[in-house]
Amino acid sequence: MAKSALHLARMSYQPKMPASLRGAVKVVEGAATESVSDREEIAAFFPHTYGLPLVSFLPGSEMKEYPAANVGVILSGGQAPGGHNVIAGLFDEMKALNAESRLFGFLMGPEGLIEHKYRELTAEVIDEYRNTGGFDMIGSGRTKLDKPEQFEAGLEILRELEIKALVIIGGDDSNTNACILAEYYASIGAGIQVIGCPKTIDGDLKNAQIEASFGFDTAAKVYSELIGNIQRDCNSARKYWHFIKLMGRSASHITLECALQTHPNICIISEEVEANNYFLDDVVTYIAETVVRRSEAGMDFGTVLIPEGLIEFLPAMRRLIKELNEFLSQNDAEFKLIKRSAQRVYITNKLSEENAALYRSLPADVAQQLIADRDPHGNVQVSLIATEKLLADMTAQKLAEWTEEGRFHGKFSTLTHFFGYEGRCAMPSNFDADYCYCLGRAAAILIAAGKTGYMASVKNLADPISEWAAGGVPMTMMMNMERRSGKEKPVIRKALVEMEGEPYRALREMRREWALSTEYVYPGPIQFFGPEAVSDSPTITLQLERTGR
Ligand code: FBP
Repeated sequence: MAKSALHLARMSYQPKMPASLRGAVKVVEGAATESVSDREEIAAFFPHTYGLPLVSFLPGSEMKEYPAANVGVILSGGQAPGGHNVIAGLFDEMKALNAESRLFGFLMGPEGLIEHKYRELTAEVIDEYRNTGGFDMIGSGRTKLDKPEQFEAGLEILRELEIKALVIIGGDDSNTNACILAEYYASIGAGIQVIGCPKTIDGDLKNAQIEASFGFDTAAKVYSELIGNIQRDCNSARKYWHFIKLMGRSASHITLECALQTHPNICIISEEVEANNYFLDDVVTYIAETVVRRSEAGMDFGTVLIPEGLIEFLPAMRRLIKELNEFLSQNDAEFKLIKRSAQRVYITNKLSEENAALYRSLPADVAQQLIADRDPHGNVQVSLIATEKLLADMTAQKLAEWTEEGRFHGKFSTLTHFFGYEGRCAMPSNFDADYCYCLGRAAAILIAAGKTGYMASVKNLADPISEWAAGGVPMTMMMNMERRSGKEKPVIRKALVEMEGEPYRALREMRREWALSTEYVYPGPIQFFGPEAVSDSPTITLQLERTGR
């Protein structure tokens, strides 16, 4: 692979680690744990993996001998910067514990395990990918790994390759399934351990034990750089309103973090919209009122940040999507026979009166997206819905009415953007490079300690790396029961933006001032070298959540 000068320089970057992950490690077990709620139900689902103790690693006094062990690794779901470093950390620790150990990567996500597609990850392969973005070392995929026949198909190849442990690097759904797999293999005495790793740029796999999912730091910094550049353009040209949608399938953590980094004029937070039971028109009115106030102050330009998942957090939209999901899952065969041009009318006739009226009122492209193919988990693919365009168009419509009524006298020209895929495979920031490498090393130590059903963890992430504390968290500890596809199921609880949390509180305090300001912040590109305050700082979200500062 041809390499840029920066790529070459990054290949020799040595991720930093706390003392507890360097050299001999002592594995310390805490007290038994409980799930976050629904304890009886979760315990019944996971008789072999429920209630395990928290595990922490301390610096040890002597290097122990470990038998050689073959390990498999899977990257699951959307790309997130740092995934290759999890694998590099896993590989390095496995080799440090026993140089004869071997690592196999299953290709294109969980499907590689089921279909027996893999490659051995030797030192030569690993070295090519150290500190790089993307998941292209082994690829990723969204196949759901949740059926006993898939577990059995996987077992065949695991046995053939004499693999004793599998590391699944994924988000909340993939880790929930990793835990189900751990339980299944434990229940049949397969002798295969399963360890999870917290990945997702969305930042919604976090809780009292897992402080952040990897990839969030880099992705939010890449988007913030782009937003800052747009804001500087805004201040220079003074003629456009930029509507910027940001990835984050459900939670608005990325949008919130980017707002804290760049100080936009308007920032919509889905969780706030839901908490206040807002309609689409309320959101549009809020934007239009800010446009008017800025215009009156001589500023016919500005920025609006919009979270990707917004549409599903508008209570009326949520009711519509729920009905659409149910209808489409029950009538899939019949629906597939309807010509695309006739689908909108067909669906409108099948909906309840309230939902039909809302569906009829939507612009054609949004209406079409809402009935397009679902992802493997049955969700609407929100990244394909042009919410930024919807809001820009609806605001323009409202302002046109207000112009006629004499309430608005300015100009309103819009440009729309969607930042998502631009950041998911970026070269990981120092934070993500270090964090991921430590997670990989922690996963290898958990395997050597014979653990299964655990997620690798690194805590104290807002402190200097010397203070980071690595260990493992039983995955059942993060679970609750939720309704999925019409059934109550145990799942790892997703973390949404908390209305009482420090990051949201900081936004709420500042946004009135930002609305009428031109004092944007321009964060600039991620820095890999130079003063630590520039190159190694964690996100504002992490700092506010962990230290309140
Ligand atoms: P994960 O939760 O699997 O990490 O993926 C998150 C995400 O990046 C979302 O932000 C986005 O909505 C989605 O993936 C897009 O999915 P796809 O890659 O299938 O287009």
